Amino acid sequence: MSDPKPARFDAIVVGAGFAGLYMLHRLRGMGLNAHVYERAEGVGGTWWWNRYPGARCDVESLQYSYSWDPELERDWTWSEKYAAQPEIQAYAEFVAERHDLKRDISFSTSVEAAEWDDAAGLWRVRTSAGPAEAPQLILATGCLSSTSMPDIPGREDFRGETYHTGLWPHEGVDFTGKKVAIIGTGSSAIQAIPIIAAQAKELVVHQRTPNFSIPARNARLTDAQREAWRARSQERRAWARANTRNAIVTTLPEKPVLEATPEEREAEFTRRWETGGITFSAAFNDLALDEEANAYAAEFVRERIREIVKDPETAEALCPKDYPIFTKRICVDTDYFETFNLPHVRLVNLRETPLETVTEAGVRTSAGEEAYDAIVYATGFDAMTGAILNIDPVGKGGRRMSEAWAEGPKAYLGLMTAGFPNLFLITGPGSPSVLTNMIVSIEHHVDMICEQLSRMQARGATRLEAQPEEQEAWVAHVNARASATLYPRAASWYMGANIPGKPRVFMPYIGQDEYRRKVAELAAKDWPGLSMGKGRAASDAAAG
Ligand code: FAD
Ligand code: N01
Repeated sequence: MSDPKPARFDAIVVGAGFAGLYMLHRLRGMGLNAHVYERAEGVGGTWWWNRYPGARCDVESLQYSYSWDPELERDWTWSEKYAAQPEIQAYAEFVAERHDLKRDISFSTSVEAAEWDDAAGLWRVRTSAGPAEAPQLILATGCLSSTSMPDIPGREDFRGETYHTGLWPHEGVDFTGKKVAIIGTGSSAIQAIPIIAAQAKELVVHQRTPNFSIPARNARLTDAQREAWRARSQERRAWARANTRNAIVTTLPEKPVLEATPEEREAEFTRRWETGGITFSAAFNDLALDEEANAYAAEFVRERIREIVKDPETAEALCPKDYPIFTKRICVDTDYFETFNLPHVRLVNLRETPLETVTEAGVRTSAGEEAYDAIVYATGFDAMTGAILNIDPVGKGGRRMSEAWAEGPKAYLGLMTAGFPNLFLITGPGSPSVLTNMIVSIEHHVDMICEQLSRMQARGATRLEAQPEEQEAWVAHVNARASATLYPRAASWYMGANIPGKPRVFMPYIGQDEYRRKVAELAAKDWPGLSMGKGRAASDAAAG
């Protein structure tokens, strides 16, 4: 039997999260025959998969939503300041229906491999449903979509129920009457723990590294709040894009904490703590830059933890002390620290009693074995590169992305990698992505990709490729920006530190406002780092 004939498109998009959905809409608008492959059964990406109890956004919903269609904003009603997963997933569904996107999406279909055919000027893609090909391949595969299961001996032996927060069963889980172990204390765990605790007979939290967390102060939104946002949303979003590092509307810090009096310091930290949410980090403008400044913010949060948690030993174990605050994505919680005051919730400090094995019955630490009905792994993701390297695209000369990125990911503007023509990344490493309100960064990258495709169309070009020298300079610039801050001091997933063997490189670009300025300058110079071509290699046949 001969191989089935490949499905042929102008552009293939992988992933139907917020990035893939907007990309498809824009490609259609350009008159291109685009198709999306998505391994899930529906749209939403992150919000399709992360259905663990308590999952919700940490950027206010009014802002954590698309800006490209004012009618979406007019017709969608967010119920809470921070919407929960079902509502965000329903929003993705609403957008897909409104713009009739699903007819060009193949669900339950994984992209398994992709290879550039230089002679044909095509990406040849292998999907779980058969082959496909297109001159343009766009990876909207997500920065936090490749779940990471820790390599704990005996994990497969456990006879009880096993869950990962990022692969939560759609039918939900009933923990009533059960003794539950949770492993990990990152953002996912911090959201899930209070809700699981409300149900379970007993909950034991296994913590290796404590995390800083700020109360969300979540609340129902009123009509007046929604209307006030709608009236000025375009203007306020534009302001945040132009003036903030993370594209989140907030009041900007007025001064460095090192110039504040003790009273001013306390008042501003308290005001931000009472307001709640991640803009606590914007209290002063030197918090991520200076160790002494950072220590004030860190101590303020530790003091709050000590106030909330009644058992002093547990409180001290929950206080992060060995990395600066804000150098990992700050967590946002509802009653996380309060949960440790409940009689049936206990903390196991894995720094003191390391986790040794998972057994048939439960978990063994150096203090002994404990039996559980269920183990929840809240152990995170192979972030930023995982989903791309799962496909491991093969570029020019048969070179794999995993080879090109052996020392850490290299992508010009976080958008394209040299040696991989016509392959675009949305919020790839080297772009602001995970340090921002991601929907804003997604929209920026989708728009940038469309600009490149329009330039190619206008000049009759068939290839676009990042230039190696410009790419090296960009990667050096990304690293230099990180090195000027405290960020590299934490063993974070931003650094690849959560995955054994992953190169330790700070992956995102710090400052989406500065990134936008750089991109605008490059656009004004007609994109010197991206070369266009018509024939074989882009560099052989530059078309302007
Ligand atoms: P995703 O939503 O991850 O979508 C990628 C899609 O690609 C997935 O559906 C996946 O199944 C699919 N895919 C991947 N590989 C393949 C393949 N080989 N074949 C087929 N399909 C594939 N960001 C914020 O800014 N604010 C927040 O409040 C926020 N909250 C978050 C909460 C959680 C629990 C998590 C995990 C992340 C959160 N994020 C948040 C980050 C979030 O990932 C982004 O905001 C955004 O949803 C990413 O959209 P995306 O389309 O780029 O990627
Ligand atoms: O994952 P994480 P996450 N033994 O990597 C621990 C976004 N998000 O899913 O720090 C024991 O942060 C690990 O310990 P350590 C957000 O961007 C947002 O929680 O490596 N423990 C850590 O405690 C976030 O940053 C929201 O010592 C092990 C935990 O598992 C990102 O997604 C909600 C271990 C993993 O934490 C990822 O968050 C959820 C082992 N072998 C997610 N291996 C919002 O609030 C790992 N751990 C919007």
